[in-house]
Amino acid sequence: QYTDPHCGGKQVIVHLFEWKWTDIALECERFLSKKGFCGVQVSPANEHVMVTSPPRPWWERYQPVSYKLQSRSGTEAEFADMVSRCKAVGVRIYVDVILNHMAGLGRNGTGTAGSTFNSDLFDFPGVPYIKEHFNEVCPLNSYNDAHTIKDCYLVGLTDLDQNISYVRDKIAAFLNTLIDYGVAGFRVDAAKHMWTKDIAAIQQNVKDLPEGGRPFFYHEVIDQSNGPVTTQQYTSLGYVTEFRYCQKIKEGIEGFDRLGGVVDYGWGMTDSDHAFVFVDNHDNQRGHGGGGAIITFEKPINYRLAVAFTLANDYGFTRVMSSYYFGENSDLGPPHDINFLTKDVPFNADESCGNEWVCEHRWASIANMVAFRNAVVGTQKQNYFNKNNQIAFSRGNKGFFAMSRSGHMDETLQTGLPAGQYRDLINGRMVTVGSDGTARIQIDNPQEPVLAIIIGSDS
Ligand code: ARE
Ligand code: CA
Repeated sequence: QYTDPHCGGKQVIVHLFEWKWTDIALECERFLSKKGFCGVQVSPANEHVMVTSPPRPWWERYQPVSYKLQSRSGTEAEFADMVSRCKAVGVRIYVDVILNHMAGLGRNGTGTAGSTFNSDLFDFPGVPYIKEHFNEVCPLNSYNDAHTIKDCYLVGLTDLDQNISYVRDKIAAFLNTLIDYGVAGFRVDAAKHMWTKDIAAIQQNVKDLPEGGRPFFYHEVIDQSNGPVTTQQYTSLGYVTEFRYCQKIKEGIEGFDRLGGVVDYGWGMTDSDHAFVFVDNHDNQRGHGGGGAIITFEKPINYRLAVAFTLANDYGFTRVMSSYYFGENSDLGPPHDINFLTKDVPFNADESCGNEWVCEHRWASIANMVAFRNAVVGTQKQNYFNKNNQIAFSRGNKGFFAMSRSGHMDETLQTGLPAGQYRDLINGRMVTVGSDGTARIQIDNPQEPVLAIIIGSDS
């Protein structure tokens, strides 16, 4: 239930954080479809507050004003165009939806679609919501008690009561509108702060996709095995974010000996069929929600190793992050002009982006591993090799992966593959697999220190 992303068996989503709808449509056509991406997580599509102090931070989009589809990323018409153009090239859209709350206490004015609102009066006429649709005001000042976590006000955000059928209906109608446009699923923001019975009731009110099947759901639940709300409480509702993996992969990349234990069920990590897995996300890369010990684009070699390993491995459903540079300013919104209009994302000849967009998802060790993960789905990890800060393993008889911290490697290893010639997906070198399944595995590129071959990659 709710675990099929509806993208023809493909395995990797990219979060194009704060991109405009017009750019996402282009990226689907010019890049994502060619690399085999399943889909895109887009920033919240509905009307939100416009914060002036600090000036237009990225996080203003997590304060909804209504469910009208006009946001910092574009208009409703541009949204519709993006969804259908991406779908036409086999790339699905997953919308980040904020169902837990509306704007923060103390805020009022006009949202991005022109609706007025006043949080202190609990007045959101663009929906409409009024006071009776919200929980009583209380501060979320303890993470030890489920009632406080779910019914109090996360950082002062006006907390909706999803036990009320009117609220459930408004939320379901919002999701159904998105489904009518052709989206394939949802990232549910702050799911940790809603009761699973309420989310279940909302999901039951959501329609099937036009092509059939239940929409894909993945729920944002930060569970570091230190509180009463666990990821396992949400697995009946779809996939659940696995933040413990972010810490585990950092430790593993800093000491390759630990990569074998990066999935730690003893620590409570979510089962593979429900774990939504990523190296970093838009919060923890800048020290928000669950920040701290995280690998990000700021250490590009370690980051490539971390994402490549994650995509080669057999755990969970994976999301790749795509960021913009923000320096020391964790509030900074997306690259923008003097009027705070979001800048275009270029497509340079070398596939880099520019305009202060990082575009990790276009880096060779990340982008070209998408095809690997798609090719090896359903196979076992075998022939695990770990020596001198080099890791390698096969995935059934479908693929073989290797990476080296130093950027150099020269080992003869068992690949598990049929004899033949294979082309490395990352650096293009030919690999010859002998009749006994072994091959000389060479890496010689400190910038992209990864090698991956799959069945069918011969030429
Ligand atoms: C902003 C201002 C606040 C202000 C508020 C209301 O920063 O000072 O009080 O507005 O006016 C994002 C930003 C917030 C921002 C918010 C609204 O990160 O800074 O607040 O947007 O604009 C918890 C939740 C988890 C949540 C993280 C951030 O459990 O759901 O906090 N993550 C999602 C999104 C965020 C977003 C929101 C939710 C809100 O991904 O981008 O916030 O929609 C432990 C706990 C975790 C806890 C974590 C951090 O690890 O186990 O549960 O995460 O600490 O507190
Ligand atoms: Ca709540």
